[in-house]
Amino acid sequence: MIRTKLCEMLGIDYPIFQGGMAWVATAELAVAVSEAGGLGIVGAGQAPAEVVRAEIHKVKAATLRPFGVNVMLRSPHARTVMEVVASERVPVVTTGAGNPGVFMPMLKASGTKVFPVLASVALAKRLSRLGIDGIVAEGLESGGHVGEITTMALLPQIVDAVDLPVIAAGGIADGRGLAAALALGAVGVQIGTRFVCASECTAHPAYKQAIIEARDRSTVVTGRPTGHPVRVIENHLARKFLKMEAEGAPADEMEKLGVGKLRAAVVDGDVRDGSMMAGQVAAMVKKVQPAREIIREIMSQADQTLERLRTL
Ligand code: TUI
Repeated sequence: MIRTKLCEMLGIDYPIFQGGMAWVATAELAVAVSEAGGLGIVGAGQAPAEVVRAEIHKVKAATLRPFGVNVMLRSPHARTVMEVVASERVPVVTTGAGNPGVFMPMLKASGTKVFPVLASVALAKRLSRLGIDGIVAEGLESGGHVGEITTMALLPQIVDAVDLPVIAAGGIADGRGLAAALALGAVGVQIGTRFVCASECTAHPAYKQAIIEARDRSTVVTGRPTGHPVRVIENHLARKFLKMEAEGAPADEMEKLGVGKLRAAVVDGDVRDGSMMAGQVAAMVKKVQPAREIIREIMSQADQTLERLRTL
């Protein structure tokens, strides 16, 4: 089985991070992934600090394995969530949608390893000087808030720009994707969409079913004009956003329309008017299955892929 220096660095068996998806990545999913030998990550999203603390306690009660918390930096609770993460001595933090620089001293002091999720080389270079432990390079194939560069193009550029372990995210759902990421210089991958369809994931069954039914062109990016591009499975809400954008609707009106819509999709299963965040690989997700099985399939397919490459 493939092992990389990421495994030694974090004490995990397989070089797989589970994406820290808001509402989706609860303690249940994180525990299942960590117990299966990957790195389970609780997605703090916009949750208040005490809610995140309760999730961390649930994880600690269920597994002794390493785990992480993703802090969404655009959350109004980002600072207090970081304080909780530091005081709980969470082993790994990933960050999204912003620059985690101001939190570095606090996280270093608590011994937390920090892996910012980034979509550009410039920020990777800047943060590499602040003591981060690695970078998750996220291409525009991913679900949710996205950058402008594909994983294929971004990953080797970040690998070349920094002297840090780089983890690939966006567009990876199976062992071929893991092998490709390793070929481009990554030491591991972060996978989101496929783990939405883990049996242990508490997301609504209708949300999982929409991912399973997705095809190659089922996702679209809304919010580009407002500066907050988000990849979702196209539905009634997404079409409404795209129409408003085309008509030049004011940004604040569209921001208002988005409030609560991710929860509606993930928790209530509102596949029509909810924000169905998912990556372009949704079409590659075929069924709901246990996290352990997902990881086993990915690892064995990555091994087979590397073997095949030697005999081309
Ligand atoms: O953060 C993500 N993906 C997300 S966050 C999210 S929650 C949300 N909910 C509703 C609307 C909008 C978001 C859903 N999906 N991925 C990591 C990521 N971070 N991708 C790109 C970035 C990023 C963007 C700008 C990182 C840094 C950055 O820097 C800005 C700066 O300060 O220079």
